[in-house]
Amino acid sequence: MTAKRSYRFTFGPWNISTGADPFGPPVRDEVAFAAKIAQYKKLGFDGVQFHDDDVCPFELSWPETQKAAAAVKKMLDGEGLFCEFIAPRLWEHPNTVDGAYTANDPAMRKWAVERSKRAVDVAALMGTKDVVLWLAREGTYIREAKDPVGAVGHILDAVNALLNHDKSIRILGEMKPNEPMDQAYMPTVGHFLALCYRTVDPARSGVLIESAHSILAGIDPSDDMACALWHGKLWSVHLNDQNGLKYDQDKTFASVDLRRAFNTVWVLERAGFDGCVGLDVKAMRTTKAADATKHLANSRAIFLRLVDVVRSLDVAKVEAYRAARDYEGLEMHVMDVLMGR
Ligand code: GLO
Ligand code: MG
Repeated sequence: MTAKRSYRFTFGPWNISTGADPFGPPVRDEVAFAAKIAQYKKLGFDGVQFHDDDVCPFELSWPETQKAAAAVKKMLDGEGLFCEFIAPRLWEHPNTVDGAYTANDPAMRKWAVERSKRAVDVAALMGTKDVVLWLAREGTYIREAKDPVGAVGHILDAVNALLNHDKSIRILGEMKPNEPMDQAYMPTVGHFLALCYRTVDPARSGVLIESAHSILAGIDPSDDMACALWHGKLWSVHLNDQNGLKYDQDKTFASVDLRRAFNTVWVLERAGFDGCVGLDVKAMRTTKAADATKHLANSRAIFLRLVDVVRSLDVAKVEAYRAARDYEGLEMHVMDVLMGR
């Protein structure tokens, strides 16, 4: 086991939400940006994840962007927080209705790359080298709509354009198999890992893995993370939980499947994962305004409890079960540990 170390926790401002869903309006008032930032330290968090337009509107001129980013940076500094990453929000603008990097219209593809370059510049202003690409609309509702072979090349071209735009940044692909699209072109971590090795700089190309996204792809998150860890390309995680194959639920970490979460923590801890522990979790719509951050504090607390459990495991005992191929015994041992015995 690796030496004991502490984890850095992050989340995005979108994780404190109004509870609106596709079928109903907000049920909690929007919390002002500054008020959200003021919550982080109280909740035990160290850093903030941002979309580009969480920092300032994309439409601002460059001098206005510099000014706005400096103000947000000052706010973070004042709280003792850091910016973990910037993610271009490529899924809300009218220009991305047909996708961003894979839109059929070359002018729209170009716009998406230009907007992403601006996000890279915002990352520099915010003092981070990490740029996350959640490829929300890179896919189709019907297979015949686009050229699926060409789409892979378009995504590679976009990633290369960003890596060339600023030679100090890292690109972290955040893959998800569906939602909002019926089928995504890069549905799994493995798809993006393969792409990483074809970029202009594989050493600056890696992944952020979200538990719910792996589960939606039918993959155990701990195995997905283990694979990326072996490649030295797991640079961040979005931990949460997911109850089966339905819409992306972003439930509190470990709240559905404690053993699956235990395995996630086991893999991260034993491999010496040193990225941030991001919690991409959503409060239930029924949550009252006063409790709108409980899911974040709870997810963090559960993660730390599981770290304790993993650290308390008797490694020699686990190895003895493995050596004896006594997986029934090993399973009962794990269940005992999880049930507090
Ligand atoms: C949605 C994604 C989304 C991203 C965020 C940062 O399913 O998980 O929340 O994590 O936009 O890239
Ligand atoms: Mg996410």
